[in-house]
Amino acid sequence: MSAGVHPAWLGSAVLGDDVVLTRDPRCGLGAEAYTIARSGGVTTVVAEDEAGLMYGSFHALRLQDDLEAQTHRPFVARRMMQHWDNVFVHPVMGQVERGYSGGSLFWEDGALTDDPDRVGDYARLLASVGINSVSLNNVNVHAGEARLLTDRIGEVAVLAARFRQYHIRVYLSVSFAAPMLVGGLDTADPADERVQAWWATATQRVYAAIPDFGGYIVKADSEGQPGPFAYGRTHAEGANLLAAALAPFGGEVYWRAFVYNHRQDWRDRTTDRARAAYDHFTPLDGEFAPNVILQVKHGPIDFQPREPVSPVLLSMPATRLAVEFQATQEYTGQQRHVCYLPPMWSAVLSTVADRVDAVVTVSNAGDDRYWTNHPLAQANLYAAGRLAWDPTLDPTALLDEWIARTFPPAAAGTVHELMRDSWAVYERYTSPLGVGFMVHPGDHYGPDVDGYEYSRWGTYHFADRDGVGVDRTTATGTGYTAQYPEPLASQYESRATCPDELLLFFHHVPYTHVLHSGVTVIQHIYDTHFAGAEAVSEMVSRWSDLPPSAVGEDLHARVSDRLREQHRSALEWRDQINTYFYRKSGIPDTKARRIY
Ligand code: GCW
Repeated sequence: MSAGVHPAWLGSAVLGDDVVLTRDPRCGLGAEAYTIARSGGVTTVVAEDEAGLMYGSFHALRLQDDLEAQTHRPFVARRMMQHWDNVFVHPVMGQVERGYSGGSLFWEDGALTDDPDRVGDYARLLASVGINSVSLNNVNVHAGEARLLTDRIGEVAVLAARFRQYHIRVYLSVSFAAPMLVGGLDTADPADERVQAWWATATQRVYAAIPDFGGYIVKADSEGQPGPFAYGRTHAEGANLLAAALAPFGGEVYWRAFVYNHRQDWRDRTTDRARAAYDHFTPLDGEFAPNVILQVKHGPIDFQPREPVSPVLLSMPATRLAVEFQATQEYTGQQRHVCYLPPMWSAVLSTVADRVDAVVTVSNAGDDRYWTNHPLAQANLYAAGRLAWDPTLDPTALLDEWIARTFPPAAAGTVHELMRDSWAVYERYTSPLGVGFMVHPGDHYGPDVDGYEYSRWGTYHFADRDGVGVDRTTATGTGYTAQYPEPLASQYESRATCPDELLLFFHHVPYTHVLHSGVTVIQHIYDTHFAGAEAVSEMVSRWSDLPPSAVGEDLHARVSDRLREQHRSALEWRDQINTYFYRKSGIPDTKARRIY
């Protein structure tokens, strides 16, 4: 290939004549890698395979200055975007579970959408940031969606063709009970030969329709989804059943570790949800088939604004692991609040990058004209791909990279200022010091301090008149800290060394406990909540100072509207949290600000 060629995978992004692409199968760079250089106004890209040429071309599109030859290769071969899209509109969860960007890109009211170009654009968007795998449907697989695996596989093949143009393989979430749901069997027991034969045949048919199909995602024995426990089998036996069916075709199973008791009695102080994944899975280390990847949420609970890294990711050396992030902002403002998440993801990756085989992100995209509802939420999608390619990239540099490719220079400074610390700002006005889950039950939006306190979900803060937080120590609490290797186990065990931002995740402390920062817990709560809400009002004025013409009237209005809601919500958070803790503790704010 050479100058002037316009390969299909570039879509409408046309390279100029000043870009020379060379595919050299003997260059030894390896799959997906490329070398790029620019001098004298000419960019050269060399790669061993088509995918490498494609990634190099996308790099060429964002290159501005001369560059000495550089080689880029992905740090993991599996970089996946997962969708929680339903085929049929779910009565509670809607078309997309935890979707805040309109409808699904793939399905509408039970049928495949008729906008394949939009899917092609999405595929190009994902490929341009390095994503090479996508799963198309919700991990909660309902009866209708289970048929994607069987008689509706043709629809998956249509979508696979769109993604294939950009070297992206498709995956399906499947129900562990598929042999019963769509196979007519009376069991899904992994030890039953009829079940094994059913999976083998079903998988064979999938590959007949989609020869480069990637594999299955499975949420089993989790929040009501069926799984191997019903038959007295382990999760390794369950995962290996599907792995055996996929192995002849080179397919893989992403088996989720999100297994916990979701029917807990709040009176039971011995059960700790944070412990669950480790307790279930680490005894199985080494028992999974080679084509099973255990998919682990980055924190032990559930995508809260602040959690420690999941100890499962640090404790299963004989198991292939994927780390799971959530770009869809379920607990981080639902794409109505600005919350740039890569600083959080990058911190996790700095601890686990050398232990994972795959990086998985739950997508925040939908059929919204800006893809992500809040136009600024696109940056999370962008950086999720870029970090999966190279976890050492600096989140702020990635933000600027996205801004430069999205906004005119006149708007760049404003967008940067609005977004750079937006995760920290969000954290300040919501639940304090890592305690999490003070959200409205069900929809998970907005404050409700005791919303989950007496529920079955295992997410408690234990605030009383003296103090707040969950004692997860080994000395006096649930023993969760012992799931960490050293030095983390000791660091989290002791109040003296536990980082402030995670204090209430690991310890129950008096309101008068003095943080490393020098202020008491109660004063920290007041200070951060006033500061967080104040920062949002500054964001509102910063944006309104930007002339609409700098970004276009429509986009400007969309962001203004979302910022107004963020401001309203931040004030509500501030006042509910401050009032709640003032009433519990009776300790006034040293600065005598208004608390109700
Ligand atoms: O965070 C919880 C969500 C569920 C989701 C689940 C999961 C898809 O509230 O909606 O289900 O996590 O990750 O499986």
